Amino acid sequence: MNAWGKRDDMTVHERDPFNAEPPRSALADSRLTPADTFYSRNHGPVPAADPARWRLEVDGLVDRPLSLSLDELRARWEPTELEVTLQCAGNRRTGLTEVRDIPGETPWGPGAISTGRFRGIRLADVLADARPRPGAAHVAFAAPDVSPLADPPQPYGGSVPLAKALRPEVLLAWSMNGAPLPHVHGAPLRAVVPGWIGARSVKWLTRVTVRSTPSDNYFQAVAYRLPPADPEPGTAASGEGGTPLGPLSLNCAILRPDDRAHLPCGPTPVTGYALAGHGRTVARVDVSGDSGGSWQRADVSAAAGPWVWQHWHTTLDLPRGDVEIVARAWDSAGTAMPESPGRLWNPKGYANTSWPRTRVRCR
Ligand SMILES: Nc1nc2c(c(=O)[nH]1)N[C@H]1C(S)=C(S)[C@@H](COP(=O)(O)O)O[C@H]1N2
Ligand SMILES: [Mo]
Repeated sequence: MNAWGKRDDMTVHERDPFNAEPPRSALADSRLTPADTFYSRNHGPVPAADPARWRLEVDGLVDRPLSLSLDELRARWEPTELEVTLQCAGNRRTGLTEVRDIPGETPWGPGAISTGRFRGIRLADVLADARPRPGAAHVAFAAPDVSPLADPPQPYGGSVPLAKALRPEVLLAWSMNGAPLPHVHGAPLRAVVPGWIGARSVKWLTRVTVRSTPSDNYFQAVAYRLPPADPEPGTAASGEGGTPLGPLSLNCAILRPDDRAHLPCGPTPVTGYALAGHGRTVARVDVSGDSGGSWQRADVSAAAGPWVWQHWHTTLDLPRGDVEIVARAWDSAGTAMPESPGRLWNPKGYANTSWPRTRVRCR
């Protein structure tokens, strides 16, 4: 076992803050990602746990502010369970760094994504009891982990619009995959915002604040914003002019065979995941064994819900020599993935949703 109960073959990008992703093939075996395989994304030290003293405060533009212990919170509202795929905005960043270097950002492969079955309460139920006032438009989440990466250093936070916060899929969760939420994943309580970048699913949640404006936390106001295509020099780092990232778009990755693998030629199983976003499902995945010259349709697993990835499988007859496997997906609204990472390149390396490519050597 690695740090934080992770499997030994995790790629640990950083020990502190702890940032690690599983080997891509480990994500191919099951829809739910086991806790020891689940990616881990942190911006500061994992805060010390003190569940007995922990409380959740609900405040801001509300008529009835709340302060609850974990037991009070669990007793007060009806618990619910939902399968959710969490994906970091930096997932597949290495596909963008191949186009042009992205210094200072974690070089995530296709493993900054995982799926859990989360149990908790609906944020909408909590907000209904707190009674948002007129003018309420955003819901901010605050946590105690202080990030030295922020300017100035500050605790991690973020927000979602009230309209998303009120949707039935947005949870405050204390359990994952039928077990207590692991400490590194936000125990005692984390926000789970399905269909949105992982950054908004704030861990170690201590405060929910109803506001008229988005959170002014660094990770909402500066980081996790998509800079405009041709930003003014120097503005990318300040977040200025950028669009805050929220909803995820259709994405796809190849999990098997491994990138740079040496394999026997001939019929070869090829497997990956696709995630639709926007509450849609994945309608189709095509796979090519000749860099996109010809395509064949993969079998796509049925959607377990609108917020969950779908695995796909096919068998390609690979020729001898260097081979590039490519995949492309469509969602249920007919949206296709952009082909080129060059068109998507941005200085922070977010949201690489271009066609995934895997190079293998067949003998
Ligand atoms: N308190 C806190 N919450 C956080 C973060 C963090 O650093 N601190 N990282 C965010 C980001 S960017 C992602 S992608 C997800 C990752 O969740 P995981 O570590 O449980 O996989 O948590 C989000 N919530
Ligand atoms: Mo993230």
